[in-house]
Amino acid sequence: MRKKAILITGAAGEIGHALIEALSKNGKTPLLTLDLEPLPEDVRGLTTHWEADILDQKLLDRLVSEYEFDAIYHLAALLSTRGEFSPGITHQVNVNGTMGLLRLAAEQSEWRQKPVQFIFPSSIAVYGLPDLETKTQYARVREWEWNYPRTMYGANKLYCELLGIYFSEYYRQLAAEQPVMVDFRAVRFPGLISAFTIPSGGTSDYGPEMLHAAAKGEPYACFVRPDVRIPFMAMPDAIKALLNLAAAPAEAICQRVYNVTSFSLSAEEFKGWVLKFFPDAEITHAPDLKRQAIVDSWAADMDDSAARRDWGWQPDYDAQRAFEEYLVPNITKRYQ
Ligand code: AKB
Repeated sequence: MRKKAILITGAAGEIGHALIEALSKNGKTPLLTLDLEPLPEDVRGLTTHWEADILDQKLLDRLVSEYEFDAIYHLAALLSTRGEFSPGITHQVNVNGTMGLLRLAAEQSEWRQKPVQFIFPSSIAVYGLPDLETKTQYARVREWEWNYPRTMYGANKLYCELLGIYFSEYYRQLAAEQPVMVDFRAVRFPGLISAFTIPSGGTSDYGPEMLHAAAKGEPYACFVRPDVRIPFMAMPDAIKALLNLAAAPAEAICQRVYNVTSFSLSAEEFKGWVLKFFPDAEITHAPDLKRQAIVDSWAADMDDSAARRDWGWQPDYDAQRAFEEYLVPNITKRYQ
């Protein structure tokens, strides 16, 4: 008999850490986690962890033979800055990795005659606004607007959304009988901020880096101009979005990809919040013009009204509450 499990890929990353905690608290189904890296110590006891590569076909075959997955949270990805240094491997991990897992989910959906749920964190990086004037004009983008990403990561996320839709709606469309399909659902996240982990390889990283540096008492040179604006979200809200989307009844889901967001801040406003709690922080601006151009192409804010309407999305943390109740107390404790 195959063992029932929820699979989390990329589990040692920022979202994985918080998701393991939440899923192990909420559910009865055991967790199986995959990552090239070991898990952080504090979540090791909560899951069966395999240090493995999602591109390894033998691994995927072994997973299918040993496990029956109710849900797959596919978090593994190389992010937007890192991806620009090695576009080939980024494409392999982000696209081929997702394709392999979608095929696994499709096979298992057929075997068990019940859809495997496939939860996919997509990103604001799927947007690509051509210039600052357009960014100001289209301040809150809808899901279908400005889907012209400039990074390998953004292009990969956009294409993987389409792959997910294909496996949920059109897979084997010419067969005599339609198979049971994968239940693919995606959220497009803004820049995420965790109190417990420092991001690496992303381009929205200047926000969390600024905050963690201030808490450590280290100077920080922000790599974008003060006026650069994108939306952000505190990690507990990101986990809430993934879990609420997964829990939404199929009839409520009118689209497979949803924007979710919390608060939009310029780098200057982000700095203002950091200085409010760490008044001695030394924060300067030393724009890296190339990374800044990537952030400039991302939307100033995202319209998440479809998520609010269909599955009751509502963030718990605005900027004030995020800094005051989640980020500052936990980060301060961490570096004490
Ligand atoms: C990145 O900066 O690449 C990520 C993202 C916005 O998806 N944090």
